[in-house]
Amino acid sequence: PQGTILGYPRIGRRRELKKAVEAFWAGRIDEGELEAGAAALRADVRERLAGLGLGRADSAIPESFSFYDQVLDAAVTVGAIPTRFEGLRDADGGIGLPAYFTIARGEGDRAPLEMTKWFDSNYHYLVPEIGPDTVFSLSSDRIVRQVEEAVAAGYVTRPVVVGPVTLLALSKAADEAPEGFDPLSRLDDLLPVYVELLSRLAAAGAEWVQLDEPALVSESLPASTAELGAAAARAYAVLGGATPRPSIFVAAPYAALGANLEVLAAAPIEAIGIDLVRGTVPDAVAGLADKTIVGGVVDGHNIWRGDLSGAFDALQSLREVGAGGVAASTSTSLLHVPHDVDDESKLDARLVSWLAFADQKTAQVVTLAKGLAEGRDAIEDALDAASAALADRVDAPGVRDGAVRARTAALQEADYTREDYSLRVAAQDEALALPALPLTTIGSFPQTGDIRRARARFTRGEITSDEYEGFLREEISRVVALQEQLGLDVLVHGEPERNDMVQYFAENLDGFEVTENGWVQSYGSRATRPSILWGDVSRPAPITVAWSSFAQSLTSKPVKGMLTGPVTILAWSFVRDDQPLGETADQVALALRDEIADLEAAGIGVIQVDEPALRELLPLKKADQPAYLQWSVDSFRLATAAAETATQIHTHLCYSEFGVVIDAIRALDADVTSIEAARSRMEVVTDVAASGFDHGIGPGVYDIHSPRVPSAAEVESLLRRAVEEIPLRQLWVNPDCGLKTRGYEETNASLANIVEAARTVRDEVSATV
Ligand code: THG
Ligand code: ZN
Repeated sequence: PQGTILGYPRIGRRRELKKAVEAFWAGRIDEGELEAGAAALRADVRERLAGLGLGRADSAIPESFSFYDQVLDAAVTVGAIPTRFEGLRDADGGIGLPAYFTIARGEGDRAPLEMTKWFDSNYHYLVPEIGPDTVFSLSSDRIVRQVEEAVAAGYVTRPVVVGPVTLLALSKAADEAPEGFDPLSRLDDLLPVYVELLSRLAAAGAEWVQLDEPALVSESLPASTAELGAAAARAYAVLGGATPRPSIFVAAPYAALGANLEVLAAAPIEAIGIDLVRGTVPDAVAGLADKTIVGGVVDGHNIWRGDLSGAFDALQSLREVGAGGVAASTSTSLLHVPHDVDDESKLDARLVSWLAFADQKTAQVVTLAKGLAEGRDAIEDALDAASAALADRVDAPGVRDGAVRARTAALQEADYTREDYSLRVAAQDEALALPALPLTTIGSFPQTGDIRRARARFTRGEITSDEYEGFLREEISRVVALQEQLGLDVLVHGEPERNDMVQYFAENLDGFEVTENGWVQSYGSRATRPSILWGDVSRPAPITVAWSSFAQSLTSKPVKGMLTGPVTILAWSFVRDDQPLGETADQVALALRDEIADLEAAGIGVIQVDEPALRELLPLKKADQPAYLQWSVDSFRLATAAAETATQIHTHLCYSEFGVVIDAIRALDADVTSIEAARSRMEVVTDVAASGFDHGIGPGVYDIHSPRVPSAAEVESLLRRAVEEIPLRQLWVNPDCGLKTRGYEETNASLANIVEAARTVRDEVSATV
């Protein structure tokens, strides 16, 4: 085919898969019903993609379904599961659906696979664990059965499987592996299973297979790009030499392939996919004459209709790299975008004309393929229409706001810097008078069924805004009273008014639009609806002030104002692509700066600006990282630097790779930073101590990702370790993250234990000084 997509959203247009999978977990449907629902979803997807113009019988339609995660799929397919799950295999060694979900979600003492971010997307995959003794064997033929299912329905689809190099490069060493063990060292043992899989796929009727190898583009993995290239050379020599097998298409999305293009060009495979949104058309490369080069020219990361004419030009120049054939594709799987713009009834028509979700992007690829086959003239109208939409964006009202631009243009160096930290500490100590090891939470309290129901009823117009706000005030009063009773020192209002920490701000800022059905899978059955940041950002009115000052009116303890930082607002939205991210980030930062001033004026003396996504947007290529860190840190500083000396600015980061971002965290210059640490048993404390970080720090002592209640003794030992390594004056006591996904039962019990532990350790340290 001359046009394809690297993958399609799996959750369903109305999150059918999420609903079915969660119903299965809850025991409301059985395995057969779940399988039937998934098969129906796959049938719908094939039909829709064919309807959009991808060929039914030429392997243009990807077979990219997954019940939970494509990395877990690959690990289970090759039998690479941790020993703690070995007992879940069927009598014949296969790994069935219930076992698959158990590996994803854990059960009792068996911890699930760890989850982490998939390249620079907002998708999270499960991290396989591989040791020297992991036995690789074909343990699930699910993908083979999907090809058969498609054939039976009259389709020849292209199975998509994570490739062997990426599978190992993303794996971590199993618990029992010796120090320094590298999963990539098992490549030669793994390849025979892929060879067997290829033969099974061919027998099932697959003419092509897509092996995803994004690891080959990354500079953020333990293995270097050269090591990954060497592994790919070995892997594809073996897989390319296997018979029988389908034609092999190796896709390398998410960034420029660089020197590893030569590696793939030299391998005995039939097609190579490169990302031409993040990368540029490469110079001519030897070895491509007998291959198809698949140009990823339609952006799989973002929802803009984009420059279709430029995309076609890129494909035309791709003809000069010496490949036997050129095909059009998306830059990445369409997993990262919602299904269909036509499912949005409330978006402004003009905005809609600038957008392309998965279905529209598929149609774009079909158009480009037609152009490749028949020449530019054949698609001139479509190219012109896309160019007109792009031009229409330039002057549309709201895209450029003179007042916003005048304000960013006038920014000076001094606007990014607060008073010296030592002066701030003195002023804040006096204003807040907190005890040693002050106790706080990250911000959100459990989002109960009651809260979600009240919000849904308000959205549907079943209750008035007075009734809804009354409900929220009651909820806040309850949460404040609870925290006073538990004995926390810096309280929060609990955020019952927020559906999501980004969407809530997007709904209250100009320049954003939110969607009705624009769900994007985040991990497993979970999804978010990223907002669309399409225009210049400004704040028409205060957003959080009424809720925070209401909470403050209920207590004499300080209540922490809660904001989401500019980087996280950008990271979790679809952001305009017509100006540098740093410029957009500064606009968001100025809106937050005004919000902080209003919170201060309303008597709020502690304000948290969350940046859980600071690490997430870090570019894959090392050369791009310093510029990113510059604008991201600057935007946070711009948001917070006008705070008064006595106002204590907090921030929160979610992931524990503290070492990676320590310099950035230091540069944020927040007075207090809370970070995840409970899962990694306070190892982060050692990183903090070694770095000489001297501002306030709250290493989380309660893993909120698990329903488990930590005992007071356990928290005490975490705190003693922190106290040993970090000066007492710096230390805060808090959970790892917000409590919104937890229930009240475990929240109350855990917080009570944390308070008890903090009091014990406070007594110990005051006895020793
Ligand atoms: N908000 C947004 N993006 C995010 C997160 C967030 N990206 C990264 C991280 N957090 C992802 N984590 C989650 C955690 C839970 C859910 C989604 C992403 C979740 N979603 C609900 C679901 O799928 O059932 C739907 C939530 C809703 O109704 O809005 O539970 O916190 N923007
Ligand atoms: Zn967090």
